[in-house]
Order: sequence, then C-alpha cells, then structure tokens
Amino acid sequence: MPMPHRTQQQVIKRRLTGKEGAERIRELRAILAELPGYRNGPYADLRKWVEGELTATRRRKRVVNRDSIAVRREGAAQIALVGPPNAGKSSLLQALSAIQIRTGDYAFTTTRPVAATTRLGGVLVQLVEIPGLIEGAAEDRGGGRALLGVLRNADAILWCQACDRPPEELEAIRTEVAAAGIELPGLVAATKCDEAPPFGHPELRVLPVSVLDDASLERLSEELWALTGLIRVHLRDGGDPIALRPPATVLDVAAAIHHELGEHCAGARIWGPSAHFEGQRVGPRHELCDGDTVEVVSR
Ligand SMILES: Nc1nc2c(ncn2[C@@H]2O[C@H](COP(=O)(O)OP(=O)(O)OP(=O)(O)O)[C@@H](O)[C@H]2O)c(=O)[nH]1
Ligand SMILES: [Mg+2]
Repeated sequence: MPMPHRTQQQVIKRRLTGKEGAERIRELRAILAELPGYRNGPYADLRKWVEGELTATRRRKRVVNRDSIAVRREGAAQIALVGPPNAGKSSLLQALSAIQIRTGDYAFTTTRPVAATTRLGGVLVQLVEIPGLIEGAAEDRGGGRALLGVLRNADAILWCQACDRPPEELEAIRTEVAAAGIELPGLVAATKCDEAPPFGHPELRVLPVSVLDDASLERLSEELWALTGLIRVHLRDGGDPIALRPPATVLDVAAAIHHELGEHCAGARIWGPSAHFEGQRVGPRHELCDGDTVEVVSR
C-alpha cells in the first residue's frame, strides 16, 4: 500500500528541512528518483512541486554564490592573513603594501576580505586579510563558511596573533580552519611585539613583528616569500624575475615568457646556483633553482 500523497509531501518537506544549496539539490534529486512517474493525479502534482523546488533551490544557490565573497587572484601567489579580531591584520596589510584601509582599536574593523598586492623578493604577491573568523566559523557562525571559502583558495597562511593577548585565541581559529579541512603552509606573526614579549608555538615558526619596526617588517617579507614555496628566475636581459612553482625547468621559463618561445626552446645558458659554471649551456629539461639567471636559446 503506497503512502497517501499528502503524507508523502510532509515526509518530503521533512527530508528537506535545514537543507540548502548543493545538499538540498541532492536530496530533491533523490526524491524525484524515488517518486512514481505518473503523468496525472496527485503524484504528478507532487512531482511538479518537487521539480519547482529544485529550480528555486538552484536559483537561490546562484544568488548566494554571487553574493559570497570572491577575491580575484592577482600575482604569483596568495597569502591569507588570519587571526583573531584586532590582532593587527589590517595594520600589517597596510605596512606591507600600498593599500590604505581602516584599522581600529576594536574587533571587526574589517568586515570583508581585503586584498592588496605587494612585492616580495621582487615578485608580486597578493595578501588577503580574512576578517572575522570566530569560534564556530566552520559551522558558518559569523558567515564563516564564505570566509573559509576564500581562505581555501590561498597558497599559504600568515597567522596573526598579538603579543599582548592570550595565544589560545589563535588556537581557537586554527581549530576552525582545520575543521574546514584547510591545510596550508603557515607562519605565525607575533604582532604588536612593541607592546609585549612574543610567545612561542609548538608547531609553527613564530616571527615577532611590529608595524613600528621596519626591520621586523623586512624580515617578515623575506619569510613570506619563502612561505610561497616559489622560486625566482632572473632573465639575462633584465626585467622582473619570473616566479615558478618548483620543480621548474628551462622549458617552463621559456613558456612563461611566451608560449611560442616554449615551443622553440632548445635549452638555455644559465648563471647562478644551478649552474656548474657561469654561462653553462643546458637542455630544456634542466631544473632551475631560486636565484638562477637564464638566457633561453631557441631553435
Ligand atoms: N602598538 C602596536 N599597535 C598595533 C600594531 N599593529 C596594529 N596595532 C593596533 O591594533 C589595533 C587593531 O589593528 P587592526 O590592524 O585594525 O587589526 P585587525 O586584525 O585588522 O582587526 P579586525 O579587522 O577588527 O579583525 C589598532 O588600534 C592598531 O593601531 C603594532 O605593531 N603595534
Ligand atoms: Mg582588519
């Protein structure tokens, strides 16, 4: 005896309770597959209702996606600044780039991710402040899911924690990030080190920084460059270095300059750490090191 269709509709509604987005779409599809395929009568109406829900859910999902915070990637790598409210993330972003943003002596000064490009080791890299991550963020508290979505796209994390605050604050946020399944190379900036002595961390490298101390910012830039994991290759005829993800070969450099050069690359002359002697002639598959200088030889 099949369930009366009214009961069936209630059961369906219950199955959809609390489900949104992809999850709701999955459930609706499953429901459609289970419904008998009558063309007329109450079951056909029920099917129509479910199909309508599916369309509406898809439309809502698109709107949510458009509104969810997207950060357009720029530069060779993206490093996210993550930490408790008021940790000094915006101040660091400002000190490391040309951006002018609001900083303030209160929590949640920044309400949306803010991106700025900066030159690290001569290469343009994007820094993004991820504001407002709080306990429960992985469960979407404080709009955490969208913020974590931005973080997921980053290449590395600069964890920011003020020296004059209990270090547990940072651990609470690290727990949320881990709960969201985000694992990225990271470094801790012990911010406001002019205010209080820095702290240690059992797993991560800690670098004391203060926006009032240029030398500390300089050291931070160097460490951030290393954190990207990229290597820099200089071109013999000058210009900005090319940033590449290792392992990188002569062919990768040629292709990065121009795809046609990639096709006609016969090798290179190289200077620097990966060369046995200055101006060594190598083949296209030669693997390059950070700091090499290359002159591509084409056929
Ligand atoms: N003494 C000192 N104060 C700092 C330093 N960096 C930031 N501050 C102060 O700390 C406060 C918070 O700085 P913000 O950069 O706004 O912190 P935030 O992490 O971006 O804060 P939210 O966006 O609210 O999460 C401001 O009053 C800053 O002036 C520092 O190196 N030394
Ligand atoms: Mg801020």
